[in-house]
Amino acid sequence: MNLLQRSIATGLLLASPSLGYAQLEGSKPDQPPAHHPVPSIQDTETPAQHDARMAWWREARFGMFIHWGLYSIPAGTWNGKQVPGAGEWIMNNGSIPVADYKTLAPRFNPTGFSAHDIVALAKAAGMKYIVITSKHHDGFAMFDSKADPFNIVAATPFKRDPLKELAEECRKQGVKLGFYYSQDQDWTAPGGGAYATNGRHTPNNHWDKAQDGSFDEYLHKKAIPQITELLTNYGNFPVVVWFDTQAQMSPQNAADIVKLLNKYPKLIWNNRLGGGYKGDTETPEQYIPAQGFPGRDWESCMTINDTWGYKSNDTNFKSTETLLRNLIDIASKGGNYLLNIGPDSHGIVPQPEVERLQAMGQWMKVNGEAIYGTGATIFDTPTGTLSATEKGRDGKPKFIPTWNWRSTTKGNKVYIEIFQWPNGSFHLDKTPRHVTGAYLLADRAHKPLKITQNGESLDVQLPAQALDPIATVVVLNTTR
Ligand code: FHN
Repeated sequence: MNLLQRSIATGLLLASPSLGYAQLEGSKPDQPPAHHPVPSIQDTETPAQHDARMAWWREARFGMFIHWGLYSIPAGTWNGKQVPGAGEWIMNNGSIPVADYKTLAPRFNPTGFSAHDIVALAKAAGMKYIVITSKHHDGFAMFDSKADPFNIVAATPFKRDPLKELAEECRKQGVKLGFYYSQDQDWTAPGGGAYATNGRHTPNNHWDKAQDGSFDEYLHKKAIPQITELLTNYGNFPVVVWFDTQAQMSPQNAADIVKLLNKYPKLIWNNRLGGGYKGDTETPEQYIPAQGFPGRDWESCMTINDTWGYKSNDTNFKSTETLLRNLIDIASKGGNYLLNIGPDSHGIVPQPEVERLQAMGQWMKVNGEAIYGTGATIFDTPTGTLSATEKGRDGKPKFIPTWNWRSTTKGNKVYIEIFQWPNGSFHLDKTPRHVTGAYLLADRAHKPLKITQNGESLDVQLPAQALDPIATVVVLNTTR
């Protein structure tokens, strides 16, 4: 059974022909083996210790994903032809030989990169943490690595370490920093993993003999030394390690990395390490699960357009309304939103992404209290319906969200984020708490709104106009 067959057999791999790459279904929680070769922190900590470790992450609710690397140079086009799929998958989708792909490195000189500006943009958006690709599947390290010369300091005229510069800026500006690392797939290192695309099923899905070799050797001579560098060379960072596409990681492979992670007891890491380790967070990708993951921390990661890594022809940017309502919807289900930007080959963030993040930040400045540190809704009002015809990624009836309102909670406050402004009053058939008062969060005076309660039902008298066209927040003071 080759990698692809094994991956599908383990249910970890959903081929996504429309995107031209195999999409790992990060939302299917691994079934951990009866034991782990090396117990992870999740195996040994108490619930109180876990809550303390996750506290800042649950407070944050909103983070910036950054996919940036050599792939931003071709930006979706190779030898004059557009290559389908995400920008960062161009080497795989285009079956580009290793030697040809490596010619990008001496051309990479992103002097437009400003760690200050990117961290300031995250802050302006209301984002509390950043996760950047330190090494994606192409095997190119965006940091100063002594473990492998195919990196931004040793192999490019840029010679700077963007992760070091981001770490310094994040410390200055009070933003947390995490690193994404592709521990399994590595398309330029001998023995590195590769997912199949374009119907290619070669041994290990490689398309160039230069990729062949021992996975164990790759893991122990490149991946684990680089993860060690990432954990030791950036001061108090990373606070998050974001693993990805773990298809061929055995329990022992994963345990060899867990040994490292265990040295950093505050570190948060996701459910994509592999080897049966479930990590701290579920990672639904490009969608929002209908009910979230009750009892688990989870983070929905999404692009602003359709690609993670920069593609010059991808201008399908989501509206600020969609992005903000996604954030609210995710928070109302107890999750975090990790929203991606894809800097170009000069290190510049595409202007449409800058504009949307700044607009989100304007809303967050006024209404962030309804998002940061909140818990999921206390109402069982459905937030959508199941399609009678369409299927979701999991093959079940697709969940179609309705965008009337959502709700988040924090202590005795219940926040109602209203998308469709009602005439006259906002009505709830069943309020599980006693409501003692209500006001509009964006009204600085917090002028009381007239409320009427009959048993469990509640009506809140509203002004004729919403205070915000995307979402106006009504705050209910309650007793439990
Ligand atoms: O293959 C990667 C993809 O390029 C991107 O990094 C996403 C982000 O979550 N993760 C994998 C696909 O699931």
